[in-house]
Amino acid sequence: TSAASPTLDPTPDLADSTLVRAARRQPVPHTPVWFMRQAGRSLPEYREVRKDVAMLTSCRTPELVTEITLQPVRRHGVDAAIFFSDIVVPLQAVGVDVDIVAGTGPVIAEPIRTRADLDRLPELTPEHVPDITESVRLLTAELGGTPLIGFAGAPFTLASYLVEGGPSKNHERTKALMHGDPQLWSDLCARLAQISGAFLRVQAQAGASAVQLFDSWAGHLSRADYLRHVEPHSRSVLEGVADLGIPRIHFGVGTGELLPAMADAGADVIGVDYRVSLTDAVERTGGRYAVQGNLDPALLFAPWSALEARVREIVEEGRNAPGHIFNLGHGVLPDTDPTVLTRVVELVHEISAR
Ligand code: 1CP
Repeated sequence: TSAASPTLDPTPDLADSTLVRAARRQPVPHTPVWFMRQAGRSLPEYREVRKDVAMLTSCRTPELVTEITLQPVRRHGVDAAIFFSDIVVPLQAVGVDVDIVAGTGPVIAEPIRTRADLDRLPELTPEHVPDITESVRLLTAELGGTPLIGFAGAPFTLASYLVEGGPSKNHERTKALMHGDPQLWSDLCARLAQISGAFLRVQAQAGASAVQLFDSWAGHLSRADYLRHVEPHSRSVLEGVADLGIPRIHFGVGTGELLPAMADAGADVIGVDYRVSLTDAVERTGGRYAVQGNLDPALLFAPWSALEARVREIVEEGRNAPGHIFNLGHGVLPDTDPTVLTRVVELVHEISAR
């Protein structure tokens, strides 16, 4: 990136990518599109590569991370890659005994419920994750002009797995800790904020062009509980990476009531699930943020005419947003026909071209 040999320098300026421009609320030639969980079980080439490899092993093997991350970029022509990893990878890296069980999700051998448990959870340093640095470097070299989105789990969503010991429907132990021992809760979330922030920083410093903070389960909280017990910690993650100068996306599911708080926590882009229209999301966040979303992943199973109509509506709503990144409201479902995803990318590009 020197001015001396511009013709010899193939490094594209990712600040000019549609993803980064839309996130910064700058004009774009077409609406950028990517899909949460675009890498994964909907792709036969993914199932092939993962056949004999455990999920977390694949996440810690740079050649596999690179291949799996690139698969949906090659196949669908999406405008961004999302780093193939999982929100529990940084926890495993600092020594938490965690496994990702097929059909279940992350399972924690020794849940964190006491002060002594928390004392055994170290902070994350770059030395814990040299493989992540290597994966991001390999990837960004391969990706060329396509930006890479790094990500981490937000403190509440990570805490839920750690406290419950695995996936949870009601988050009862998590909420019991939050309300029963607010000081321990706050200290746990502060530690998780450090881990998430450091994990994002490693990815950004190795070449990621944007970061997304996944607070997938925040929608299970009241606004009051979110503001008091969760937002300060998510804010600390997002504000802690502000100096990197790359866009920050903040996403959760069922967060209609929380959108203003989640946006103001330090995001450039607010993720919107399908329960709230983009128009309402823009209004609720004061027209100050770009929006990302919000096709219902189940609609990918509907007849094309119905799906096409809905995609057109979302793109139209996005035109009136300060910036719009087309995505689903949540991750691609495993049984999705991947050819439909490719068609959606083509349609979004075609109808949004300006
Ligand atoms: O064997 C497999 O294929 C396991 C399925 C799988 C995959 C493909 C899991 C287990 N994680 C992942 C990858 C993953 N996880 C990605 C990158 C892939 C991409 O987007 O293309 C990302 C961004 C995540 C992040 C993640 N993991 C979140 C936040 C995003 C979201 O979906 O809300 C969460 C909540 C997890 C936990 C997790 N990991 C895996 C599962 C099945 C779950 C959810 C379990 C539950 O319901 O609580």
